[in-house]
Amino acid sequence: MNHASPLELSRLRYQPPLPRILLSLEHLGLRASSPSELKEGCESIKQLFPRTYNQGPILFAAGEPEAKSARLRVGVVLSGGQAPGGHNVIAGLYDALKELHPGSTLLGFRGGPAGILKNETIEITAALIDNYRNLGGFDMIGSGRTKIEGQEQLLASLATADRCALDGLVIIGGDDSNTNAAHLAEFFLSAGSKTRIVGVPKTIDGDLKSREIEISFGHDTACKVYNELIGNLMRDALSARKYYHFVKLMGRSASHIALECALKTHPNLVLIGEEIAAAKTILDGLTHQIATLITERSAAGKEFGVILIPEGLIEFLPEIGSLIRELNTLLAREEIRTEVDRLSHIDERISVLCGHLSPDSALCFARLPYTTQAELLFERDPHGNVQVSKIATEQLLIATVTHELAKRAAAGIYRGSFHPVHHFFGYEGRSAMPSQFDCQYTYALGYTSALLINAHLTGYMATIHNLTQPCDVWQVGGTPITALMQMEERKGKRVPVVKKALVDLQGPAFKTLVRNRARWAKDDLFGYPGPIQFTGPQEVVGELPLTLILESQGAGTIA
Ligand code: FBP
Repeated sequence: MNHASPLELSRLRYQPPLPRILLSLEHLGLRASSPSELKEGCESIKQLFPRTYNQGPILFAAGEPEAKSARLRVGVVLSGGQAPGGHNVIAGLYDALKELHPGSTLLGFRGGPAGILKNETIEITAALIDNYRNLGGFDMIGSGRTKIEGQEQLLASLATADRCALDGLVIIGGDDSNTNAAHLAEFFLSAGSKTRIVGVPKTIDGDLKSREIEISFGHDTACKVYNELIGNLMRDALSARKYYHFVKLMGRSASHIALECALKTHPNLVLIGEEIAAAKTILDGLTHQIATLITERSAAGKEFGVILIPEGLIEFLPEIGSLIRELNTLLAREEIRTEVDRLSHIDERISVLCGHLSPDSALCFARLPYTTQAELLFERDPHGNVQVSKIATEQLLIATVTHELAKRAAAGIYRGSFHPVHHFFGYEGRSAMPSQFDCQYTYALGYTSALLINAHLTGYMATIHNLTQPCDVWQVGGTPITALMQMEERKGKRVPVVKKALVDLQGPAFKTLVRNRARWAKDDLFGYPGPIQFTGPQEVVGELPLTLILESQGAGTIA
């Protein structure tokens, strides 16, 4: 790393502390809980996962000295979108494996799950991992969105695990990747394979959480990066007093990122997709709401403001959500896909698809601006979903609000000047240098996954509890992935999936927003979190996600 910046060099040297319980692996015991409490009412999951279903959560605890660990061969794969801290999971896994037995081997699968199917590996050595400790990105081994779910892929994965003689495989991914991990664990057991499967909760979106998973890694850092940028925009808005910043924030479905950023920066308005869906607010209603905020602020002499928009909003608007679902189903049909692909002009494609849509959806589609119509036809992701990061919802709202304000101006209700500026903060945060919290959390998660494999556990997700306390007292263990699953309809079929956590409208974080947002709309109580800090006072360096704190303590009022 001869071109590394002084900060990178300093981060490479940082040694994340470990929870006290992990300081002496020789004396580590297991405390297992009964599975029954988590499993009620999950008959279908039980039938689909007969070998991995009947397991309970486990915690590592101080115990009698264990027999010396055997030499382990473990594979690791990064799956899906980048999230800060991925390299530290691998570093923690590597260090723990070497501590358990210096002759242990760690293989990285290149380019995500496709690397498992093609058996493309690289041995993770001390020299390699030392170039990536505490740094962002997934570039050490790469990532990808290939799914491992059909019989053919399960068999190919088994062949790779056998050929590599793997004792364990660690899958670092989000809800879909961990669903695949559960399938692999069950399939490997049924085939008599010795390879244990362990998942690690990754996603900046923050939607892989539950009672057992306090937070997914990467969410904290990504929000901190966005918060710095939002705070800077707020300061600029307050200084120039002439621009409205419409900021779209990443987060494929749930609005956790928008909520966390709002709690830290206090925008004039933040849209929460889950609330909009619950209230069945349509695009016209939302446009009115935003135009009214702008009209009222204008009457108070304020022609500026900051509005946060979650990336997933578009699918939560009821009429556009229905339209998207219909389009997804249509575009999944071979004959329609072929017909549409044959046409080179977007207008022709739109008109063909309109012919197949229900009257309501056809009308909704026709009323959208041309660019949004075109964006809704972009290629689907491997799960058949529209790629919301590619839909400029912030620009769509600017267009509809501009139109509404013009109508209000003509009617004499609005006399202001509206100068909108659009932004999309997404990729900027996904590969950032992990915050202190993410560095420590991911390093401990990596360690924990090695211990789960060493304890011969399979179908578990590495979990860490007590995260609002100092890392020293974190509790480490594992949760059976099947305990996080439910049956859902995907592409017209009921299938088992790890449940995606949406923003809880009864939860303390959302209630805190509700308690404060009227003041934020009028009074410009902007927050300026500034850049992530790695040295300095612990209250700055170790600042935790507010959502995590509120969820562990209950709702509060913030300045
Ligand atoms: P994961 O769910 O794989 O963690 O990815 C999340 C995410 O960053 C979303 O926020 C975003 O919509 C999507 O990935 C973008 O995907 P891509 O990397 O394919 O552009």
